[in-house]
Order: sequence, then C-alpha cells, then structure tokens
Amino acid sequence: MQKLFLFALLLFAFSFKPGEPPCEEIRLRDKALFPVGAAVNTDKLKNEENYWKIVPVQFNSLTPERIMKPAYLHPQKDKYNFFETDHLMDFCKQFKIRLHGHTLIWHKSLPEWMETFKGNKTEWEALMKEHIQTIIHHCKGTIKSWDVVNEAFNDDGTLRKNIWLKNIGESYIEKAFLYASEADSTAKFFYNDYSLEKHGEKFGAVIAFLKGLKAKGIKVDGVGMQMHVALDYPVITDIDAAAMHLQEEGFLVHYSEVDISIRAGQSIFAKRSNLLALQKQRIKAITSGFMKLKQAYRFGITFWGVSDNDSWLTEESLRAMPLLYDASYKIKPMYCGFVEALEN
Ligand code: 9MR
Repeated sequence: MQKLFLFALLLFAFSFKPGEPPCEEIRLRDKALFPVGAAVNTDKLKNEENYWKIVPVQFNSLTPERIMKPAYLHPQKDKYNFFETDHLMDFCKQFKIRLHGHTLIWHKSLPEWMETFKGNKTEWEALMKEHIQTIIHHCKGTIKSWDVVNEAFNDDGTLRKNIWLKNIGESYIEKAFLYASEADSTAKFFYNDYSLEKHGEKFGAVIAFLKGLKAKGIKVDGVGMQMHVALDYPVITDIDAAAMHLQEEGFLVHYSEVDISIRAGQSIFAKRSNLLALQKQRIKAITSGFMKLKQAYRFGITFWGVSDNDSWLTEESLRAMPLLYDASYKIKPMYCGFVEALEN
C-alpha cells in the first residue's frame, strides 16, 4: 500500500512541471491566413517591455483601444490631438502592421463639448462631417479601414437613442458613411457592434439596415462582430451562421473585439483549469468557423487586448481571464487553441 502511494506521488511529481508553456509560442501573424489583431493600449506599448515585445511579433493588425475615440482625439471643437495616433501610425509602419481606425461615431467616449453642443440638424451634420473627415484626412494612406459607426442598435433591433439620433435623426448612419467615403474613397468602412454573433433580432435589424444603405449606393464594406462571448454562449452554430450570412450579403467579416470570459454564466465552484481548457476549445471552434469563410471575406480576428492583465473585463472581475496571454504575459491554453485552429 505504502509502495503504491510512493509510486503515485512520484508519478505526480514528474508529470507536474510548473511553469511549462501549454504549447509552443509561435508568430501568429505568420501562421494565419488572415490578419491577426489586438486592441492596443498605447501607454503599455511605450512603457511595458513584456507588452511591446509581444505585440509586433504576434499581431499584424492593431486597433487602438482608446486613443482614437472622440474624447481623446477631438477634445475641443477646434482642437484635435493626433499625438498618440501619429506615434501609433509610425509604430505600425515600422513593423508592417495594419492599423484599423476605431471609432469615428459612437455614443461613448465623447468630449463634453460634443455632448452638450447646441445646434440644429444642419449644424449637427456639419459637426459630424468635420469630425469624420478631419480624422480620416489626417490618417489617409496609413489607416485604410475604419469603424465608422459603433453600437448604433439596441438588442431588440431598434436604434439607440444617442446624441446623433436625437439631433440628426435616423439618417445619421447613412451620412456618417457618406462623409467617410468622401474623405477617402479607397478605405474600407465598417459597422461595428456587440451581440451580432448571436445571429438574432439585432443582427437581423443591422443587416437589413446596411443592405438598405448599400442599395442607395452608400459604401459600407464590412461588419465588425465584436465577439465578447462566454464559454458556451452564443452557441457556435449561431456564430458561424452570422458570419456566413455576412459573407452571403457581400460584407467583409471582422471578429473585431474577441474575448472569452471563463466565468460568465459558469458555476462559481467550477475549477479554473477546466474553464481554461474549455476556453481553448472555444477559441478553436470560433477560429475554425471563421476559416470556413472565403479568404477574401476574412478581414481578420482581433483580440480585445493582449493579456488578461489589460482586458476591460478585468476591470470588473479578475476572474474573467479572457485573452491569449495570462497576467504575466505567458501564453495560455487559449493561445494553443487558436494555433490548433490555424493548423487545421
Ligand atoms: O476596452 C475599452 C476601454 O478600455 C475603454 O475605457 C472603453 C471606453 O472608451 O472602451 C472599451 O472598448 C470598447 C470598444 O471601444 C467598443 N466595444 C466595447 C468595448 C468594451 O467596452
């Protein structure tokens, strides 16, 4: 009995190697047949060695997490602040990384002057036009794709009552895309939103609306499905169907803000190692589904952050652990699941 116990102990000791990576860390950007992206925090890119050592090696597409939102870029009516954007554009040029503009029109991260602006419909349209076109002109040649309108729909498919809808009316979305294409007729323009991957009511409303714009000759090139998902929701068949549906309608598909919370909807008693294993399978399934799209429609998969330490979800709960790297910038099983999908 004692011998058996000793044998089991030795077996355990040899099979448990703390700190061993769950798979080989490769260069995702070289392996994938589509752009692999991350939302980037420019402070960390400048100041955190672990962070800037990973970013240009792993990713060939970046989306600025904050610095291109109106509150940062357009702090006063007659003042723009392109300092951080210029820095990021240089970085991307240096490392041959695509920079995706995020986001021109949204209901959040607005400067105070914009939220409190008093004017009639024509003045609001002029404000929006000037905002969109100044930014696109500044970045023209380097930024070749944009989230023009972000999160304009509610979950039930109605339009969100934001400052743009209140002051311009429903035509603000059409106008935003029109102004964008006037500023750069060659860039790719996206509508970006969350919960589209459920392929439900919201998706139906968004796609009908965007088809309507296209029918009027407005340039809308693609849709960003943000993909802030849980381990088991939405089901993979719905995610895949939503992506295929976009392709059938001729829209480029961007999984634009991917993260997978390991705790959302799970029992509080669930073991972390089991959840991380499920997360690995989950990203593998999501990525494999994306790879079923024709190559020309795969705009890319962008993770909403690099490590669990810099996810917006971590601000709410340390337990979400939603990204490819752990808080100390070591690859997680999720990274390996992504690689496995690329290899199949
Ligand atoms: O991750 C972003 C967080 O750091 C910012 O504080 C926040 C407000 O600007 O925006 C977060 O990113 C959001 C993205 O721009 C749009 N989709 C939802 C994302 C998470 O809230």
